[in-house]
Parts: sequence; structure tokens; C-alpha cells
Amino acid sequence: MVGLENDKVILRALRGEALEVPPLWLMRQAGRYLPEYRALRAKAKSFLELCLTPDIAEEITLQPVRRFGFDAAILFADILLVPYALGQKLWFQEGEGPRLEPLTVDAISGLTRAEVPERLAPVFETIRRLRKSLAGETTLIGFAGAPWTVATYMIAGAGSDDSAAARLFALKEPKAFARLIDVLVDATVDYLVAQVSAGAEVLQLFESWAATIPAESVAVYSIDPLTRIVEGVRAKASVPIIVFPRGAGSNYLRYDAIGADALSLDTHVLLDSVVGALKTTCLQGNLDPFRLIAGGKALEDSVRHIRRAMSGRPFIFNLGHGIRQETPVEHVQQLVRLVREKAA
Ligand code: 1CP
Repeated sequence: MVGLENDKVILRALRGEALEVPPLWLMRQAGRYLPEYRALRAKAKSFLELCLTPDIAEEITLQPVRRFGFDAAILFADILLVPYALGQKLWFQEGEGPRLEPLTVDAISGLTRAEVPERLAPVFETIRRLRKSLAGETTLIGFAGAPWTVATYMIAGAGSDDSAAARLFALKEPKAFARLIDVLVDATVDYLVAQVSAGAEVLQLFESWAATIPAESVAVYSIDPLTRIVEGVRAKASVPIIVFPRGAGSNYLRYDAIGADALSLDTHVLLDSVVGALKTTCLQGNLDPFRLIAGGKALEDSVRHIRRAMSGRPFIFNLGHGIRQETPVEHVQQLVRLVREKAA
């Protein structure tokens, strides 16, 4: 590791340093709330083309960093690139979201990770370019979906609020489900290690649908696969890892035991109640994205509260979930000013 890179504020927080001004980036910081993103999106044939064309993906990754000076850039890609690389048909229905050809038991036994590196080669090229174009103080974050979250899309063929299709499939076809999780664990380790080799400096794992897992299955569907990924990546690459189990509720305590470098807290976590209870080195979160839409005092009060609750401990300022499309750009500017004020 090069010495200078160790000075980046995000890496310092992830190593356990409490900074007076917390480092800042936002989940989904690239996307439709930005006019410059919408302009590029309108020119492209498909969302997949944006993700798999290094010139475009590099530019979209840089857009929010250029505008707001965030401390990290998150690679512009999508968690569903892994199913795509495993050979499942993927497209994005205009105005509706992702669609996949729903998986059958037979199709699961045919999934192979052999072509993942080749099919996702453009993503690694984007990362290499970003490391050259990013300013010295900005950290590049790579990411992947957690196996359960990715499996919910693979099994249903679309997003769903209750993960009904995946929950039923896991109960009725336990062998095929276990095989799917195993393939996803292995493919995700390959994918993340290749991201680090290309230049990603931090990794985040998105368990966006943690809330839909029944308590008695959290270990098998989520904690165990995530632990295998963290251990698998660490065996091959030296990189800090952030785990984001959105909606985990009291199960946050179980995610805490994975031993990731940081745990990202969602909007439902009351900070004052968890700070003492969690042992993970660094915490991240957890501004309500609606306060960012509202702006003004609603935003100010919450930023001050979060900064006060987290002062004196390693912390990265972020949202509790991704930024929403209707967010005014000026409110993001206001957030940056508030987070960077010296006194909280
Ligand atoms: O322009 C468009 O229509 C595309 C909208 C969009 C964008 C901007 C999608 C489709 N994906 C993305 C980028 C994306 N997705 C990033 C880029 C980096 C950044 O944060 O700026 C990341 C990290 C993701 C991760 C992702 N994709 C997650 C996990 C995070 C989360 O929000 O919980 C999930 C669940 C997805 C699936 C997905 N991809 C796109 C959509 C609209 C969705 C959600 C579908 C649903 O379940 O409703």
C-alpha cells in the first residue's frame, strides 16, 4: 500500500480514527436527481450500456464528486451485474426497474461463474480509469449485493417489497436455494477481488432486503454468506469492507459479529441506543433521505444530532438508504456545508 493513500479520510475512519469532521459520501450519489446524469441517461440505449461502457460509467461516477466534493466516489454499476455475468437475462424496464428472466431449479444447476471475469471486464476497466482520474484525497468504493438480496431479484425476476418469491423458494427448494447462495458467494468473492486488483480501495456489501428475512433464517440466508464473502475477500486482498444490512432491526447485533470494518446503519436505527452496543470499528449512516428532500431546519437538526451522537468515534456520514430522485441538488449542497462545519 502506498503511504499517501493512507491519509484519505475515509480510510482513516475505517481504520478506527475518530475525525472531528466526519468523512462524507452518499449511497446512490450518482443518479437521476442530477441533471448531468439524466442527460447522459437520455443518450444511452439502456441502463446496462451505462454500466458496461467504461467512458460513460467513469463520467457518471465522477459527476457527484465534481459537484459536491464528496470524500468517496462509488463505482457506477449495479448489484444485478452479477446475475447478468452468471448468464441470467437482465434488462431495465423504462420507469419500472430491473427485470430478469425468473430462475428455475434447473437453471440454478446450470449457473456457472466461469464467465464472470470476462463479462464484467468493462467494470474493472472503469475502476482502473477512475483511479487515474480521481483526485488524491478521494477514495474509490467498489461494491456488490449480498447473496440474499441478489437472489431475491434472481428468483422473482424483479424487485418486490416482501421478497415473497425468494422466501417461498428457499423453503420449498432448499437444495437449489443453497446452491444458488453458494454460487453467489463464490462469484461475488471473485468479482470483489477483481475490483480491488483494478483499484477499488474500499468495498461495500449491500444487504438491501435484510428486513425480509425471517429471524430464524438470518444466519443461513445472510450472516453466513456475508461472513464467507468477507473472509474470502480478505484471504486474497487487503481492503476495508462495509456491510449494510438495511432494515435488520435488532439483528444489527448479529451483523456486528461478522467483523466487517464498518457497519452502515439504516434510517430506522436510533443512534443513541446503538453506539455503545456495536463493536464494529467504524459506523456509517444514517440520515433519513426524506430530510434531504425537505432541506432547511429538518435537515439541519438531523445532521447536528447525528454528528453529536457519533462524535468521538470512528464514523462516516452517509444516508440511511439511497438518495431519492426528487432530491433538490441545493439540499445536497446544504448537507455538505453542514457536515463540514467545524463544530457539530
Ligand atoms: O437511470 C435509471 O433508471 C437507473 C436507476 C439506477 C441507478 C442509478 C439503478 C437501477 N441502479 C443504479 C446505480 C446503482 N445501484 C449504484 C451506483 C452507485 C451509487 O450509489 O451512486 C448502486 C450502489 C446500486 C446498488 C443497487 N441496485 C441496490 C442496493 C442499494 C439499494 O438501493 O438498496 C439495489 C437493490 C439495486 C437494484 C436496482 N437497480 C436499479 C434499481 C431501480 C434497483 C432497485 C429496484 C427495486 O427493487 O425496486
